[in-house]
Parts: sequence; C-alpha cells; structure tokens
Amino acid sequence: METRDGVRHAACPLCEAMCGLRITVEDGAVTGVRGDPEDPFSRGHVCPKAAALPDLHTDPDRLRHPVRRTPTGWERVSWDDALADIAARVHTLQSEHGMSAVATYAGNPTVHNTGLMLYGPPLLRYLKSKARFSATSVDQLPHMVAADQMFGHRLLLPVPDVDHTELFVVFGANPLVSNGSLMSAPGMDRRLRELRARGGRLVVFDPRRTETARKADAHHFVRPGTDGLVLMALIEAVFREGPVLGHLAERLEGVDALRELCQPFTAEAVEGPTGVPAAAIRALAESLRTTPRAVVYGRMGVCTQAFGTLNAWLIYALNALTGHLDSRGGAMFAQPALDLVYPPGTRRLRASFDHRRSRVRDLPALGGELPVATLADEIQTPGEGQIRGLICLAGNPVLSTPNGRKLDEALSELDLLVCIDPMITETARHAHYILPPTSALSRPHYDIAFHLLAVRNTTRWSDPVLQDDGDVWPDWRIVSRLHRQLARQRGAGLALRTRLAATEALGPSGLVDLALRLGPRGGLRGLSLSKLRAQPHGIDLGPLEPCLTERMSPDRGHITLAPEAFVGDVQRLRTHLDAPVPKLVLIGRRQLRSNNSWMHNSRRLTKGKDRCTVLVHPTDAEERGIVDGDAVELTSRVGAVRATAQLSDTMMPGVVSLPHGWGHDRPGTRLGVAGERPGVSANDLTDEQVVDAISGNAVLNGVPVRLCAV
Ligand SMILES: Nc1nc2c(c(=O)[nH]1)N[C@H]1C(S)=C(S)[C@@H](COP(=O)(O)OP(=O)(O)OC[C@H]3O[C@@H](n4cnc5c(=O)[nH]c(N)nc54)[C@H](O)[C@@H]3O)O[C@H]1N2
Ligand SMILES: Nc1nc2c(c(=O)[nH]1)N[C@H]1C(S)=C(S)[C@@H](COP(=O)(O)OP(=O)(O)OC[C@H]3O[C@@H](n4cnc5c(=O)[nH]c(N)nc54)[C@H](O)[C@@H]3O)O[C@H]1N2
Ligand code: SF4
Ligand SMILES: [Mo]
Repeated sequence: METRDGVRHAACPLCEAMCGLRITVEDGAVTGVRGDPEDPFSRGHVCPKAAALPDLHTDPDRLRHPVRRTPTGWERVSWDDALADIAARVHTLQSEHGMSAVATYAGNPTVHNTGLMLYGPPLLRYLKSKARFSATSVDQLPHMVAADQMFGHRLLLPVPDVDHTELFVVFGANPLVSNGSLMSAPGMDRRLRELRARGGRLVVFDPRRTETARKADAHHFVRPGTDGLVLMALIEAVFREGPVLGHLAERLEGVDALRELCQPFTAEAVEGPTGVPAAAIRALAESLRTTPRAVVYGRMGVCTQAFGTLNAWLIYALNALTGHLDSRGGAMFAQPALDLVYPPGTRRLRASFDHRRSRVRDLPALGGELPVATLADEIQTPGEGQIRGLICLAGNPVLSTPNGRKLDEALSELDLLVCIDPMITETARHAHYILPPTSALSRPHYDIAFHLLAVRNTTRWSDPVLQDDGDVWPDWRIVSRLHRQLARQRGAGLALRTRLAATEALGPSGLVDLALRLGPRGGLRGLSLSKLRAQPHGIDLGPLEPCLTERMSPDRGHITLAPEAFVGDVQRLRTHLDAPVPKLVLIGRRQLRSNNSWMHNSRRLTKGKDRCTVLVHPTDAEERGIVDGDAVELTSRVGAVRATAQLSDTMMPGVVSLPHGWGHDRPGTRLGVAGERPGVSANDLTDEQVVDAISGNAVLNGVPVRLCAV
C-alpha cells in the first residue's frame, strides 16, 4: 500500500457529512487534519471529530490482532483459526437449530464503511438467517418505511434542498451538531447563513432550544411525541386554504383520503397537547403554501418516538401537498453515480415492508430486517427459531439500543458471539471472538450510502492514508473470508467458491470501479475509478434536479399519499389529542465532540467538563428541590441511572435530556480513557417494549421518567 509522507486527501467516514480532509503525514504519522477547501461538496468544512481520526488509529486499546475468549481471558488467535472455528460453529448452530439461530446486527459504521457495504450484504444473504437486525431500527427506519410505502422503495428518501430553499422547517433534528442526517450537507452553519442571506427563514420544532434552534427565525417547543398532531394540523390548515399540488399533481394518489383524515386535527385542537400555538401552525401552513421554495424536514426526534412512521409519512405528504416534493428548494432526490436504489442490473423496484414478522413480538420486517428492540426477546425466548449465535458488525447495541441492560444480559447467554470491532466495547466484552479491522485511515473510502442522501450530487474516491500496524485486516476481507469459510463448511460447489474468490480478488476498488462504469453516469466516456482517482477532492455533478418520476419504478404510476398501512394508525394519534401528559419525559442530545458510543476513548475529544449530564428546566428542578450540579437519579420502567443535573431554560418544562452512548464502566470493557469518566447509558432507561406502532422502530425520545436528587 502506498502511504508516502506529504499531504493526502481523504473523506471523513465518521458522519453523514462526508467532509473532504487534507491530511498531513510525516514519518508515517499524521501530523495534521484539516478541511479540504478544494472539495466541491464540503468546501473546507470540518468538525472536531476529524482531528481524532489519528487517535482512533493510534489508540493503545485498539486490538491489533484477533482474540478468542478463554476461561482465563482473551487469547491471541490467528485469522485462519478464528475464521475456521467461527464458520464451523455457525454451521453447527444452523444445522442443529435452523438458519435463523444465528443472527446478525449491523451497526452504524457499517454504512460508512465501503468494504462492509460491498461485502457485507452477500454474506448476510448467504447466512440465510431471518434474524437480521441493524441500527436502522434505532434510527431512520420510519423514514424508510414511509419511502417504501409512498414511493415504492425504502431507499427513495427525500433530501431537503437546503441550498435553494427559502423556508426550511426542521422537526426534531439538530444539524448544527449532528452535521445533518438523511441530509448530507457539510458546513450547515454556512448553508444556514446563505439561507438567511437570500432572505430565507429557518423554523425549528424541538423540545429543547438546540444549537440549531438558537439560529432559527422561529423556534417552537413541542411536547415530545406530539409532532404528529402538529403535522396533521398543518395539513388540515393547508387543505382549508387549498393544497398546491405542483408538477406531481397527476401522480398524487390519496389526496382526498388525507383531506378526510386530517379533519379532527385543527390547529386549535392540537395546541393544548403539543404546546404549539394554533396561530403559529396556521401561519406556517400559509407560508408553506405560498413560499415557492420551501421544505419540511424531520429527523431523529420525530422518528425515534411513538409516532415515528406517522411523522415521516406526514412530513413527506405535507411537502407533496404544498408543491414542495421533488421541486427545487423542496424535498428532492439525489442521483448518485453509484446508485443503491438501482444497483447495476436492477430496473424495477419492489416495496419490502411487512412481508414477514418477528417470532416473539410480531414486529414487521423491512427489507428482510427486524426491529432491534426485540433482539433480546429473540435471544431469551425459547422455542423454534430462538437466536443462539450473533455476528455483530461494527455495532455496540448494548449502549445503542433500548433497555441495553436486558440485551447485555441476553448477549452473555449466547452460544456464539462474534464481534467485528476494533475495540473491546460494552458489547464485544461478551464475544467469543473479536475480529479487529484496520483503522479508518488505512482503508480506501467511497461513500456508497451517503451520496444518495446528499444535498448535492458529487462523487469521490479516497485512497488509504496510512499503513496499519499489527495483524489486522480490512473489514471487507474479514467478511469475505468468513463467507468463504462458511461456503467450505456447507460443502459449496466449485462455482460458488470460485466466484467468491474472484470477488475478493477485485477488492473494494475493483467493485467500485465496476459499479461506476455500469452505473447511471458510467458508460464509455463516463465515470470510472481512474477518473475519480485523478480528482481526489471529488467531482461535482451538480445540484439536485427534479427526478422522482424517473427514480420511481417504471411500473409505478403514482405517489401514495395515504398508504393503507399508515391510515390505520391515525386513530391512535387521535386518542393522543386528549391523552394524559406524562409529568416528565426524557429526550436525547447529540454533542459535537461525540459520535454515538465509540469516540469517547480519544482524550482530545473527551477532555474538559463532564458532558453526560441531565439538562433540567429550572421549574422542574425547583419542584424537586434540585439545584445546578446536584447528583440526581433518573428512573424509568426499565432502570435507573445517576448523573449530574445541569439547570437550563433551553429545556421545555416537563422534559429532561441525557446524551446517549455513554456508560463505559461495564466490567470487561477495555476503553482506558472512556473508563476514566464513563458517564451513564441513556439506553438503561429507554424501554424496549415501547416501539413505533407501524415500523417497530425504537422509542428513544419521550420516555416517561422520574427525577429526584440523591
Ligand atoms: N438513546 C439513544 N440511543 C440511540 C440514539 C439516540 O439518539 N438516543 N441514536 C441511535 C442511532 S441514530 C444510531 S445510528 C445507533 C448507533 O448504534 P451502533 O451502531 O450499534 O453503535 P455505535 O455506537 O455507532 O457503535 C459502533 C461500533 O462500531 C465500531 N466501529 C467503528 N468503526 C468501525 C469500522 O470501521 N469497522 C468495524 N468493524 N467497527 C467499527 C466501534 O468501535 C463501535 O463499537 O445508536 C442509536 N442509539
Ligand atoms: N456530533 C455527532 N454527530 C452525529 C452523531 C453523534 O452521535 N454525534 N450521530 C450521527 C447519527 S448516527 C445520526 S442518526 C445523526 C442524527 O442527526 P439529528 O437527527 O440531526 O440529531 P439529534 O441531535 O439526534 O436531533 C434530534 C433532535 O430531536 C429533538 N427531539 C427529541 N424528541 C423530540 C420530539 O418528540 N419532537 C421533536 N420535534 N424533536 C424532538 C432533540 O432535542 C434533538 O434536538 O447524527 C449523526 N451525527
Ligand atoms: S462533520 Fe462529520 S464528516 Fe465532517 S469532519 Fe466532522 S465527523 Fe467528519
Ligand atoms: Mo444514526
């Protein structure tokens, strides 16, 4: 591998923003990480996490070789022995207990990892297990279900055209901290300034006055879990004045059904339960109708709650009813060079929601994947199909999924747990094998997923920056070799084994090259890997263009505005109009110097004041005799945690906030720096039994809690 000293250009693989980096290497070590000003997409933007990429690389706790659990501790093992034994044990479990006895969980970094995106899915298919889980169901599953039912494919996800909009309405997202999600848009600060400069407005609905809300022209506190009421009221108000259907008018099916459904949800009726003034709802509806370029966007706060799918649906529908779906400045669709919606050879798309259900709790699958909120049940409930083995790819579900304590316990009962992870995390501490991949700086990168969700069409390939040390393999090779070992165990024929060997020989670069050439921008004179390599800052392919009609399957004539699967849930929303309001509920909070559960071992990022604190509104604190800095206990149905209270009028009264991804004090975890100030896990409070009724997505926000001083 070529890793010469000098300035190298690479994409940051940590979050959806895909920033271009300018990395200085001296004597084989990184001495500087900056934003790449020549990157046409990120234009020099970078956040503090990028500087920690070298920390991940040099972290002394990072595993430098595969390990196996023994009664006396971790033991070094060779790759060949590890993979052969894992494949044999997977094969035995599946032969004795059925294919679904071995489950898989794919964590968030999987989607940021070119190798895992290319080599992971074939292994998962080959495993033939119905017990497939991922971080999707603690995240964007509702958006995917809505896209599946409304546009015909779970990956036809609308992206807000922030660079051209004049009215940006944000429900439950904090892009100034998260750097955007289902909206790859590096440099949100600049983009919002540009919005202002062209006379545009930002409106935020959030139970916390967030960093983004503070920059908004209007911020509305909304009671957690009640966005569906606000959205219905906006739709009702739009119908009252007359919807604006725009260029898709002929294609919209279900307009009248929606008109009927929204009737009970007048702005006045929802004001009480949501906390949003009726006049503000009516005025916003009018602005959405009359502003030529406007968009409503919603993210984590609206999908990881009890009405997740309903919210995603109503947001897309509201955009359609105001003429802002698939139109400039509205909710648009990217056209990436490597297209996950239409991989080479695909012409027709199929909806894939609810074709089967989970064994224990009868939760629906999307695209063959089940909601992770039921993973522990599936491990702990005896019977045919019980999970006995789990392969965990780049995930830490003990800290990232609801009722992490229960899953923690369930994992310790497995016959086989294999973690492909660089660290001995809260999850990996239960593993029988941990297979460590090369660090992010040592692998090539192409964003297979996020160009599909980007606010501008661009494309970029990055070569590795550093040679890795130790006996580690790139993720793709780990997965590919496991696949081949399993094929051997199953006595696969020569044809399959040759194909697997050939695919491995191509490597990610070969596969990306092929996909680019066969993709929509390929062809004789089109894109190829060598063309991308010649422009390491990336290639600009232009702004988003209206394309939904072409993006939908050719056999699909319409956009479904009132999918049957969703209409049935409206009654539940209706009962919410006069449901009792819990006294105190918990919501989450992302922080700029943190990335879910796994960057707390970088001193550079964790130094400074304690960040795993509970934000409490002064009135709520006073009622409970709590003062700023007090140790407090939060209790929910499933557990209790203790942290420090931080009084803040940025909170809506009746709502407290705790960041997730902390709680690094579980015994057996090897995270030296993180362990010094472990914090507590918000998912020791979230309830795995409470899910979004339609999709089964986890409810991580709006969790009823009690708070007291300790
Ligand atoms: N309460 C609450 N819970 C939440 C959320 C919330 O807002 N509130 N957010 C949810 C969301 S949006 C998400 S996406 C999930 C994330 O859930 P997970 O994906 O389960 O958790 P992560 O914390 O991202 O852990 C990723 C793991 O992958 C490892 N890793 C990092 N890079 C690589 C790599 O390149 N290869 C391999 N093999 N391993 C790697 C890390 O060491 C870490 O152990 O958490 C969810 N959980
Ligand atoms: N720095 C940093 N960046 C990240 C991550 C990280 O951990 N750290 N994680 C990455 C990942 S995996 C993802 S998925 C994205 C997520 O990206 P975002 O969705 O933009 O991030 P969150 O901060 O989770 O924003 C959710 C917002 O919803 C609000 N909220 C909570 N409950 C409700 C509710 O009921 N209604 C409404 N309207 N709002 C509510 C919260 O107060 C919060 O401000 O961020 C990504 N980027
Ligand atoms: S915003 Fe995201 S992609 Fe950009 S530097 Fe920070 S972590 Fe990396
Ligand atoms: Mo996420």
